[in-house]
Amino acid sequence: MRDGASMYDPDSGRILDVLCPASSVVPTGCVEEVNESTAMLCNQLDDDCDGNVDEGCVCSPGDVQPCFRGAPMRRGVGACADGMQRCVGGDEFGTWGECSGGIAPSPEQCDALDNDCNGCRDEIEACTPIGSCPAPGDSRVPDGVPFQPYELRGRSFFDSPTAMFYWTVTGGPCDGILPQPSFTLTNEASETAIFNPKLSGDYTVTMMATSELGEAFTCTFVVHVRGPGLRVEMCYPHSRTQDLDLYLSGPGFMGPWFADLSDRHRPAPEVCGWHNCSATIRGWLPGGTEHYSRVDWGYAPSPLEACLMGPRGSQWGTIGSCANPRLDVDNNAGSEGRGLPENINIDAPGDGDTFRIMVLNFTGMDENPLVNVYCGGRRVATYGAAPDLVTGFDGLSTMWRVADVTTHLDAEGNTTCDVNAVHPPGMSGGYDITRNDARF
Ligand SMILES: [Ca+2]
Ligand SMILES: [Ca+2]
Ligand SMILES: [Ca+2]
Ligand SMILES: [Ca+2]
Repeated sequence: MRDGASMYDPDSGRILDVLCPASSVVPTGCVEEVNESTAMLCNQLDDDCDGNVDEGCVCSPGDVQPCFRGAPMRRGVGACADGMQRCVGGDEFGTWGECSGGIAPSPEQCDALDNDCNGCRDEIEACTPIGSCPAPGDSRVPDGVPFQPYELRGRSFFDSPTAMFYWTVTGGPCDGILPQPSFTLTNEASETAIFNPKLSGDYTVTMMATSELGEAFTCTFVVHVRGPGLRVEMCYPHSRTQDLDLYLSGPGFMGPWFADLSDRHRPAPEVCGWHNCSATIRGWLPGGTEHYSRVDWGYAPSPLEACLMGPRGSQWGTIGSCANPRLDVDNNAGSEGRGLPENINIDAPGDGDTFRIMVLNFTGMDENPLVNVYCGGRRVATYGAAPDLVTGFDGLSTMWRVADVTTHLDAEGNTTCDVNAVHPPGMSGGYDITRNDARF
């Protein structure tokens, strides 16, 4: 108890979000919260407050976990939100890399939000907020859906007369290597901006506003963009000028991926790719008179809303539903796909089904592809991001067997996954890259 305000609830073990008198300001540093006995716990927290999360913990390279960039007891309090960290290292075992994204504790602002995540809102002398910034879970910041426009409404956070607004958005790993961000942001200097994400993941949004009196007001928050089920995304730096293809194999398939890799236009009919998995079937069977059949792994199609807003929405509309699996974007299929990630989705994968991810170098120039795996709306693995770039991925018909994903359903019916990187035969680490070898 400090100044009559309950700071800590022993029943829940959490600090409570309350309005506190300014005199109840508590230190925001880590020092008084270090618990030496927990310094090495592998718990997604920076237990010893040295700025590194789960240092010294063993992990599988490519795995992604939530992490918190602040003192442990501030996690989940006030404005604070988890970021993500990736396991880095080229061998069997890696170490957790930098925790990035999310919202860490920051100096208290007068904004109706507990910025330093100490359980008190706006513990600043003479604070009367001119706006109201959202905490995680705020109904003004609902989850987004890939390919569906998302309105960022400045007036719901700041309603001062004749204010000026400016919005910025920061995306995920693909946005750092693509020729342009995967998302679009329009009307970014207006009170309502339109954010259109093409990929799942966490986006950090900042609104900067100025009142007619010249008072500045800023909010930073995370928008979660969630696609259901399993989503696999592949991006690469030169996606305007060369062609890599993403493939996913279905349950029980053991390959090969091609009958003859000298004909890269004819992948196996059982695997999902540009040839048989997009809204319009483009692949021709040998002989060139008949298209492939749409790939069928026994999954029911999703209602049309699941893909109607995507780049091939009108074509799915003709079909009347969204196939599972489906390839949303074939980045060689036309101008709307150039420079974008390819992605393959299964909205409701089965419990215990296993899928293998593969990337083929179609045009043959050296490239460093990156693959993200999302399950139930959460990023669970990223392969090929610096410093663990995919190298030697050059030459026609070079194949990268990325990972095996086994999907599970939790008690609420949400998809969770086990993701295991594929390594060269007999190896316990490294990327499985071959040229002119179509084996599974
Ligand atoms: Ca630490
Ligand atoms: Ca830890
Ligand atoms: Ca506070
Ligand atoms: Ca505040």
